[in-house]
Amino acid sequence: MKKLLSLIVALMMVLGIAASAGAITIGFSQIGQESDWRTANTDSVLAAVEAAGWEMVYSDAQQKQENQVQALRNFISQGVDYILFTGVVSTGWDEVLKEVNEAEIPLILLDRMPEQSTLDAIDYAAAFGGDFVEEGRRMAYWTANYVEKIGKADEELNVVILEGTTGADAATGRQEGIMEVLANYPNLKVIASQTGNFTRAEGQAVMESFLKAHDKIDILLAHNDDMALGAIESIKAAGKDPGEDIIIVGCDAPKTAFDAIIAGDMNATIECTPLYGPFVVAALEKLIAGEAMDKTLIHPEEGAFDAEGGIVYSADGRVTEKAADKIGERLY
Ligand code: GZL
Repeated sequence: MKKLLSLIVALMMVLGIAASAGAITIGFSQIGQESDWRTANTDSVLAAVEAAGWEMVYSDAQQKQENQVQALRNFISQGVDYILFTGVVSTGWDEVLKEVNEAEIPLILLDRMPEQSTLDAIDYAAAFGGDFVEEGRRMAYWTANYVEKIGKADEELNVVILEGTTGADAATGRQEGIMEVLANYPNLKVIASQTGNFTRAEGQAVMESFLKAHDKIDILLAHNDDMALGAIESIKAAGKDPGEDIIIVGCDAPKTAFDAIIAGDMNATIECTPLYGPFVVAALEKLIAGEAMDKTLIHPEEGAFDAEGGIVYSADGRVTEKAADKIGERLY
């Protein structure tokens, strides 16, 4: 009996090792948990990889580049089969991504992209992320349209901007798009622009400093909704009415932003979908099947949302479908 038992245990161990040896492992170097967007992005990718039956080796870098470099090197030494990567900033990745290439581990770039010189110097199988410049344009165009709609197109209005993480293309891109469009509206004057690092707490603190430094603030453009939601707290604490005294436009479109819009505390949010899971699985399935892929940066379909749009939430609070025909149309 004892012999049979030890035989069964040995057999299970061999099968276990074989199974893990056969299982495809995906290393995912994620930036952190700085925003609702990031959390939803992580949830989407991890759920999709698990549903596909693959093994996930997940690393949360807590918004530190050095942690991401270490995570990528760990993935190489662990011998993962594929790597998913979004860098907290755009620079400083050449050396470690070349090490990934030398280890011949296929690389999929998500969300924030390394700078172009790095993209030109490395191999990667696929790239998927928001069109940040266009998102910035939409923030500014929505604002200009709204200012005209409320009859203030001829007034000089003071604009403050809460920027995302310094050096991240999500921030530099949105800022570029915003400034490109605001150049067409000389009555919309940017009087302050500062990073809030994509977090609610820092958005609240920077907005508080803006309010102390400037008597007249008419418009807040926030590179993400978390900073806008933090700023709303400071605006209320200063005795002003967010969404009325100060027009507030954010970006990302998480449920929390829709709640603020419905409450009248915020005026609009530009969509930047975090739901990358389906793209990641489709790309990995192609790689596993040995299908050729190209390096074209693929942008997801994105819309813009304001109080006039009809909105349907999924069970987990994410926007899953755009209910009204107004939703998703270009607002300019
Ligand atoms: C955009 C993403 C940004 C979000 C923020 O794709 O990189 O990072 O806009 C998040 O909410 O922190």
